[in-house]
Amino acid sequence: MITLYGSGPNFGLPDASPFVTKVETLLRMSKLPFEKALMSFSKAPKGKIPYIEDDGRLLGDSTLIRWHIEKKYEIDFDRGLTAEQRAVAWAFEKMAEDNLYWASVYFRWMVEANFRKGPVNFFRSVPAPVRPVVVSMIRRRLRKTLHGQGLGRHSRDEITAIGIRSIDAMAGYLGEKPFFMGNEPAGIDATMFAFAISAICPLFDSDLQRAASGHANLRHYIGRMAARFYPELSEIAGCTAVA
Ligand SMILES: N[C@@H](CCC(=O)N[C@@H](CS)C(=O)NCC(=O)O)C(=O)O
Repeated sequence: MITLYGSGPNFGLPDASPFVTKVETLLRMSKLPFEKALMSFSKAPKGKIPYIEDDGRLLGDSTLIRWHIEKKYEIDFDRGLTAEQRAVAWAFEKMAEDNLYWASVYFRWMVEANFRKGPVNFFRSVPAPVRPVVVSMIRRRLRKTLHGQGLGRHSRDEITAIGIRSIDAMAGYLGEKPFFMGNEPAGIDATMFAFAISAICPLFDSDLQRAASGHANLRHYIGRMAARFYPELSEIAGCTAVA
């Protein structure tokens, strides 16, 4: 049995982390039995979430986990796709994970009103007297990471413009197709779904959120993915599940 470690459902999303949701969606697509558990960063092989335990082996990183599942359980999440489609899928996934993700991090963690509505709650278990120190230390570290990644060097308007370009690209490529690559879901849908719900999450106020939710096809896609892979939820990120 595979155990998926994440931070748990939060913000109206299956998990606060889109990378965890990506893996959870892949596992749901695979139909393999799995359970979810709360993570501990000290046990995470890469110091990040998600990580999984499979037959006593811990494995981190959503892409490496995907490859592990594909190899060990002989599943090709991209079956039926051409080499060109696989290339496009990889490029879109990395756009979401390595660029759009950081815009979402900025809006969640660096915009004070959003931070107070969301991430601040991660620190509830920290004893009250030291909490402000821990919170500002973690936020300072994240600001440095954003600076190192590059997006953090930009103004809010510039980050918004770059993030919106990614959202528009996702919506533009999806078009009127039911799933990202056509009539059936592929591996890329786990990633697009996870990062689309992260951007569209109505809890966090930003022009990026408004741009994402302005794409009706993206909202309907989220609803379709939710209906197919999260049938126990009637809605995700404010998008109603519809088959
Ligand atoms: N490349 C990793 C990225 C995972 C990642 O960035 N996870 C974030 C949560 S969304 C995390 O654990 N951050 C903690 C940290 O960087 O210390 C993957 O695909 O799994």
